[in-house]
Amino acid sequence: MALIFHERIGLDGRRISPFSWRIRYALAHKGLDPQVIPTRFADVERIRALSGQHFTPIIEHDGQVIHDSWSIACHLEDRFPESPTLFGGPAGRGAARLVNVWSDTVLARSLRPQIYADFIWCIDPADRAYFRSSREAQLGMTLEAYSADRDQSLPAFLEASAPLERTLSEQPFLAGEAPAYVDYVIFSVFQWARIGSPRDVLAAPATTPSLRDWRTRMIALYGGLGDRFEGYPQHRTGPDGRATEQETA
Ligand SMILES: N[C@@H](CCC(=O)N[C@@H](CS)C(=O)NCC(=O)O)C(=O)O
Repeated sequence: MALIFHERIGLDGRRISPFSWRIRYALAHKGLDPQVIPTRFADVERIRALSGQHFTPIIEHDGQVIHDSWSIACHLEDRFPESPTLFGGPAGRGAARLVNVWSDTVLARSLRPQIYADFIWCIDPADRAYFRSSREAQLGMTLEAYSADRDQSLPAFLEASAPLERTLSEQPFLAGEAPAYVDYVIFSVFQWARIGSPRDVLAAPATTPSLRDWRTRMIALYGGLGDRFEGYPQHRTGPDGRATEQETA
């Protein structure tokens, strides 16, 4: 069984993509250990040639190429039915799809301004110009301007997270007693925040205690998978790898 995972990487191999993180957790849940091909934004022609589109993650499995994290999760569930289930059956798959769409729209969008001005420093220096210009064209402003009033918009992110806090105050995982794909999808957004900024969006313990505890449990899964790679860089480095004058907290 040939299984290959093309995974987005950033500065010094950091895992910077929420979409790749949810697949990392899904693979671990299924007990699968694929060959990993670290993929920079500059590697887009390999991704395009393989999959006909430019987003990661993609997987290759026995000659088939699958792109889009949701399609990959469904493929893993269908092709490895003997391994622990990601969805817990068709109804669970349907509910997980709702969570996936909500996460990629409401949750991730309200997180973006919280991290974008910091996130650029996690990206490989040679990919930064592409990342900045593509995102700034979408946003119609600089990354720094987009994040400028993030302290004022943090409550909106926490409000979007309120259903998670409430659910996790009643059960240990979003899927119930044990983690499943809904947990991996939502965790991938908080992992993006952890790796993408030195400022903790869940810094106030009294506001989201259950969500914070769940995040800790999620990081610890699969032998501490959430901490397996480097976190936010201690020093902000330029294209020559030298520290700039700016240093993170
Ligand atoms: N719907 C896709 C979205 C994947 C996605 O947006 N990936 C981004 C971030 S790693 C990407 O590859 N962007 C390529 C680019 O901006 O050129 C999924 O769930 O896999």
